[in-house]
Amino acid sequence: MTLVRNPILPGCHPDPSICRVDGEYFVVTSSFEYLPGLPIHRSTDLARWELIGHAVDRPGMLDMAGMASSSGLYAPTLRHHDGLFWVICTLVDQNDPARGGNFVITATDPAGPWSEPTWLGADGIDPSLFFDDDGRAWVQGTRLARSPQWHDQTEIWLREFDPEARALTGPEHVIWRGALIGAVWAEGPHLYKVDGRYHLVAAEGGTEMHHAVSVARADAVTGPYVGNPANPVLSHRQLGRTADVVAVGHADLVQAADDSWWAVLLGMRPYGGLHANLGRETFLVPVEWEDGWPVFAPGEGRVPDQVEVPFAGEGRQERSATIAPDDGRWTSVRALPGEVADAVDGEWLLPIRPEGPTDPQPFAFLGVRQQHPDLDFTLRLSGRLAPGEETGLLIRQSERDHVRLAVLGGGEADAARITATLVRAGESAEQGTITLTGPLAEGVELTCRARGQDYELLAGVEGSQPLRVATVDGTSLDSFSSGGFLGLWLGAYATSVAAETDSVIRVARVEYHPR
Ligand code: 6LW
Repeated sequence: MTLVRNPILPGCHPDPSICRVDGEYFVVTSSFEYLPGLPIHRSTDLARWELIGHAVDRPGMLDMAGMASSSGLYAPTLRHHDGLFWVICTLVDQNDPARGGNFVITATDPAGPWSEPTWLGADGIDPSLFFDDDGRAWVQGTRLARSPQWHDQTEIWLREFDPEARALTGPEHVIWRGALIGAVWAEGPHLYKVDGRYHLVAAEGGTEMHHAVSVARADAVTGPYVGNPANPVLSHRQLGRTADVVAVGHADLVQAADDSWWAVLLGMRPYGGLHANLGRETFLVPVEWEDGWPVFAPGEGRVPDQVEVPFAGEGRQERSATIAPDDGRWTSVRALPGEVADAVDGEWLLPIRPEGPTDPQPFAFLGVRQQHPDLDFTLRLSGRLAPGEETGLLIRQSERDHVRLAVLGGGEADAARITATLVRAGESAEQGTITLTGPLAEGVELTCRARGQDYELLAGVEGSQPLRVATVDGTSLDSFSSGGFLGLWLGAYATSVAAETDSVIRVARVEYHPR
């Protein structure tokens, strides 16, 4: 028996979906505008999770150029059927509903390669796939209700799916609008057949403070679905803002090899007030069936800090502090790391681009998720900067909300100007500036020391103590403040601010130390 600590996937890993194949569990999560997209984690015991790949990891699979932050890949579902892994997901452009849509991809190995997307021609978000044991398959999804009677509410639709043709067939059935009176955002549906009955697990209340899990069941897959009188069966909405974990919902069930049941779901851990800089994370909850209904966290009714998993092994997954270019954690924005940079001799070469952190475009950025409230993140940047060019460390929520610790081009050869800027709702505010002297040709080492909501930013050169540039308040960066869907990313960026350039930045010695 081992106690598994929640969250099982810290940092921005929302909308988890899980499936089991023999003794292995696989979880996929949303990734929005970051690529590679749809990270896939594997575990043999629900305790130790390893990132094995991404379902969207090739140039040209999806086009995200021009999509504003918090667009991109939403709420995927992962299933295994007849020797194939299936991911069904939505590409969303928040500003252009005509772009993207629902698609399926498949793989024989969840680490990839995954197929090219097949577009389903269905609108809405949060699609799920259900393979019935009678040989038929069904897609459930979420969209705004069409009838004026349900104005501003969502509904869960169901249509048959032909896996051979990879196409929706037959009529649409609206099967659920949420359990609560006037429920908003019934979404994230998943169907299961247990003891011959169809069970629908869905989120409602919106993905923040009122988020909740509800269940309904039916004798036929098309309904009618009757809600559990105990709905919502799991929520932290009643715990208020001071709870350790808030915004709990969007669950997916899995039955373990020993027949026990579990759910993965998302939640947020605020700190320094109602601010969740790590975003929506993936948690594990035990499930038991009573009177034909799933009971989440039985006897407790809330997401536990630690979960007893009888078959879990000992020891925690250790991750190296050094993040080399071949590390699976690297992402870029609206482009793959390999499309904006080249890995050479254990370092990244990052060509400067005209686009920068404030543009809704791919730009010269390489970053990883912030997964701990307290951490030291360091990188070394070298290369010649022309006047007007800059490179630096970026703490990113979006193009409108981020922090830049920038080395500015165009100064004296033996002195570098370093400046810290907080961008909040699109408005820039300088937080501090220093001038650094010393062996600059060797590169500048930039450090972010996050201690809760204080992000201390430092710059230094080889052989001397780093200097503090500023300590920035991080409370405007999280999704509660900024309105986005994501947690924060930390990384290296470079921009020539609209000018064409041949400059290249070398990014080396990237380290992430949880404290
Ligand atoms: C996800 C949906 C949601 O698709 O957030 O508010 C979306 N609800 O379930 C992005 O994670």
